[in-house]
Amino acid sequence: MIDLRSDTVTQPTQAMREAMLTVAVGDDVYQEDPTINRLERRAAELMGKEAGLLVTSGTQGNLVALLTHAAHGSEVIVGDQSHIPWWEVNGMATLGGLFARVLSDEGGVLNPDAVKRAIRPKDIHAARTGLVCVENTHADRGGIPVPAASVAAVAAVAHEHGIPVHVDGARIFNAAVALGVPASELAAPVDSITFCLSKGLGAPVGSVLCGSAAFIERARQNRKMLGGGMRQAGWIAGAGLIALEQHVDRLAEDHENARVLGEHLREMPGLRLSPERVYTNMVFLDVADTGLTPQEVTRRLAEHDVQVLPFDETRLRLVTHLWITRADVDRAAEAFDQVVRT
Ligand code: TLP
Repeated sequence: MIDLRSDTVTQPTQAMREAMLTVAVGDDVYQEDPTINRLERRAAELMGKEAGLLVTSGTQGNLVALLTHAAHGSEVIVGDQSHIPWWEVNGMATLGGLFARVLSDEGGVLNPDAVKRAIRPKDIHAARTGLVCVENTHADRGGIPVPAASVAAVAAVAHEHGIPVHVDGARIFNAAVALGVPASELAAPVDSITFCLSKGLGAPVGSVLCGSAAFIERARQNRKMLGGGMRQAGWIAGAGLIALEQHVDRLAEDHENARVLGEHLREMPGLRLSPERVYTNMVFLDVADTGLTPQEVTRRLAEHDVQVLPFDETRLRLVTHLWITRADVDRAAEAFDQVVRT
């Protein structure tokens, strides 16, 4: 199977499997796991923040950040196509009493003037605005890498009003590689960032939340509350450290493979890239003009051993990753060719 549904589907490499068997571990609730401590320090260094916190997933990292920054009952400004309001089971409302104040994130980023207008005034009738969230890369807008200047413009407005900013940087290294800047530059304007060791970096599990030492201390307690105190979990960090050492620069290959895949597909009858460009490792493909539904195209592709994700009423999503080679891309394109011609 050529699995293009997501970059979450990667298998751990041999080096990761060996690290998972051999790294030193300890009770992380007592902060005594040497490998987790090393990973958290390394992650913080890469993000240019004081401290890091290993969490089970991107979803948990975002939720811990939301609960740590924003008071119960406050509003959180988020993008209308971003992961936090769409794909995280509304944990922010269920567990944090937080209200998603949704603004357009067309182009991958919030408009700073719109953010300014959405911040609640000090008024007896008004909720508090507790946090602003940015996503980088912005997945559902096409995997758009958001430049540091755009993040800084939003952060400046929020900070002017004393409101913190969190980045859902599940794929921050894809953004950094695509923009040719260190990830720390993209994280510099904000107060906290979550990034994933799984997905493009290829680790089997884990994400890291980074921020100031005081923020991470409070976040650690919220992680515990959510059941994320993981005890001897250094083997997760062992694989994560390898992901950070070996799999950041190679994300450029995934971007190139996605670009080539997009080029193949846009030539085929009835297929249209939507958005029209491939930015990083994601290809969004509108199949409406084939007369087939995304589900039907997905079913037919599976007969050719290619898996893709039906994304909405007209589109499919295809994501390249560590386990997708250039030859796989060519084979996937051939499968599409057969499906759209029959
Ligand atoms: N995204 C998954 C699905 O949940 C849609 C995927 O296949 O792309 N932020 C962003 C921008 C994400 O894309 C994801 C995962 C997360 C957070 C959550 O990460 P996990 O899956 O580790 O909870």
